[in-house]
Amino acid sequence: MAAEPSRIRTVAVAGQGGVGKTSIADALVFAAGGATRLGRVDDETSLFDFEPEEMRRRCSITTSLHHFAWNKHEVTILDTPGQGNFVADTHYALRGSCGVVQVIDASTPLRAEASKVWNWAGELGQPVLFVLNKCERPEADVDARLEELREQLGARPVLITVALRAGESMDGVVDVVSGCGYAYENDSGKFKAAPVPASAAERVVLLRSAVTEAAAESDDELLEKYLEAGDLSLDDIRKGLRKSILARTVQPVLCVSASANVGIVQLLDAIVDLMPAPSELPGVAAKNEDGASVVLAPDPASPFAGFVFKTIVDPHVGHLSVMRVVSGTVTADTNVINPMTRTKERFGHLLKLEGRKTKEVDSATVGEVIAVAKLRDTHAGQTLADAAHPVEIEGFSPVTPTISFAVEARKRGEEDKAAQGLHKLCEEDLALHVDRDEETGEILVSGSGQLHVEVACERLERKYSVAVVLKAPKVPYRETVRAKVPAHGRLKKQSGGHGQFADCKIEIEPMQRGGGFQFVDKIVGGSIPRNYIPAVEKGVRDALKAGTVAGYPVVDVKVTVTDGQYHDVDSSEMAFKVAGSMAFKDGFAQARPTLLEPFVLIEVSVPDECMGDVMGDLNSRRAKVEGMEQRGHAQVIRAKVPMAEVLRYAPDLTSMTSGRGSFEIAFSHYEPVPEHLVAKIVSESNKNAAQPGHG
Ligand SMILES: Nc1nc2c(ncn2[C@@H]2O[C@H](COP(=O)(O)OP(=O)(O)O)[C@@H](O)[C@H]2O)c(=O)[nH]1
Ligand SMILES: [Mg+2]
Repeated sequence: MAAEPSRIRTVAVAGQGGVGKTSIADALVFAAGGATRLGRVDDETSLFDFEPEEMRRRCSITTSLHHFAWNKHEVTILDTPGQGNFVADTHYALRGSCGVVQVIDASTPLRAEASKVWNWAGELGQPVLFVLNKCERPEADVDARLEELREQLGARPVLITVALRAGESMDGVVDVVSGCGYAYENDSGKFKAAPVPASAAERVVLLRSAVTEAAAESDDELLEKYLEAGDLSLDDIRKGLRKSILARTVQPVLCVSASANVGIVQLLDAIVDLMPAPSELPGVAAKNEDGASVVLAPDPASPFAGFVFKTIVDPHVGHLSVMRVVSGTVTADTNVINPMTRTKERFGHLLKLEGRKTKEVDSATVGEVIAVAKLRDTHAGQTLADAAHPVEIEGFSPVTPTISFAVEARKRGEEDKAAQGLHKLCEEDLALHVDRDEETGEILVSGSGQLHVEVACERLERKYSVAVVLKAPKVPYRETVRAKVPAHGRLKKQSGGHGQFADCKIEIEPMQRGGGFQFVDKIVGGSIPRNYIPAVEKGVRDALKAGTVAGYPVVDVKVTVTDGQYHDVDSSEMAFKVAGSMAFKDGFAQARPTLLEPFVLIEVSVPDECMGDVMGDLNSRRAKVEGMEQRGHAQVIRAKVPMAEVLRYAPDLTSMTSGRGSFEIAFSHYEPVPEHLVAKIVSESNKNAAQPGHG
């Protein structure tokens, strides 16, 4: 039997990289009895970071899930990546959760990335619970972190557990509302009631009134009670707090230490007591068959609708589509429809994910996450629905890559195998893109950063047994013209029987940036017969694929065909195609050709004291700074900068800021390369083209 929706909790654990999300997720599963041993990231025994690429780097790369029962509730945990190269997955995975457990490292200042998870939760209307982790560290500073949460995120954090012995070791916690202390035994996760020391007692009283106030504000009746009696019952506090949290006006905060395994049981209780049941959340917006907006009620009795937020591809098992049940209840062996691809799909077994393993269940209802195998034509970001009610939930917005590498199969002849494997990886990883480079025929892999692309190549080797080498990152330069010129192409060949003849005159001129290519036919009087004009255009388009400056595609040009000659017997489409191509190549060189380079929009967050260095460095990279803004203790610099200058920005920023800076990049526009740099780019691309393996 599917669980009662009021007893379902599905939460995503999210936050910056390295704050201890995975450690907390493991500790939660262990505390609830869902594992017999406490999995640890550092020992490579985590239930969540089980992929070799994750274990090797001690870094979550993709979202993984586990579920367990706690206090008669069915809890599902989504452990998401925090590292900038992999957070696209986190953004998507949040579509699977009903609330966000945002983890903060209590021992270091909040970084600008924290606002990312916070904003995503806001967009999705999901309540947030903060966990301050690493509280056993001497540098842990709870008050400073709360201040940053208020200032930088505009959050309203309210402490509901604190360390039992503040300022000393983290060997227990106090539940602020009940005032009960709990002392933990070493790192077993076991605890017993303990008196609250005088050093903490006073603070706990103050904190309790803050919680009570936050609870009272949630509704008039409670507020009245509070104003009259000066206090609220435990039940009323819990009720009011839930309401404020659901309305996102308040965020509870718990202090824990995942590595000491302290405070985790209180966190479990808080997830069950304070995070929303799916049935308490507003319905999910969708479109029906006629394109009209509808709201899918989180009601187990409604027609089924599920949103697929993840695909897992296993070379042996095949595809697993992971979805959140948005509406209705589903049982094994059900037929549904994918309205986007208009495919009828059949669910065989319903599976719940347990780390790398799965468990079969009979049915699933609102708010639960299930996986089904071997769907015919369904991808992450799509909806599956009751065939009689084919609704569609808005899909994912695409992630634009910020870096591209050419890759080469290590073994000759394995290029196709590599390309196929990479395409399969793209099904699981929506931030990864694979293309062929038109100029060189090379495989191009693009992603959210160098690390992202490197990890993709490692996975390719492990899952599909084909090794590739990453070559230098590629800047997608383009070529264009700066002058209007006439040009002429003439093919005249006499070979044996009849010959080949075509003659065309064209004009080449620049277009505005982003104009692409335009072809205009101005032939009058049939100097080139109508049926040969498309051949001329085809020839020109072929020539555009590689300009003569450095072999990059030509863009932003207009070509007008003005005149020509033909021969009754010797002219052919083929001949006019060649003539068109010849004309363009001839004219291109005269039309003051040059290179265009891509610019990216970069947003760099740095601590105040590193501002000068980072700014100076950006200037030396030809950046055009557009603005600066203070966000908490960090400065955020926005600039447009040539992509070529920031291909390897990450390690440089790390060293300038001792690891406290972060940045984001998105494609912006193309601009001409400054004259003095053209020669260098040309000679480098000639060098590359001369290397073996380039077409
Ligand atoms: N000192 C300390 N280290 C912790 C704690 N929790 C996790 N870590 C360590 O922090 C590192 C990153 O942990 P992980 O769970 O992978 O972080 P994630 O990137 O947020 O998932 C690992 O080396 C953990 O052992 C904690 O409570 N205290
Ligand atoms: Mg992790």
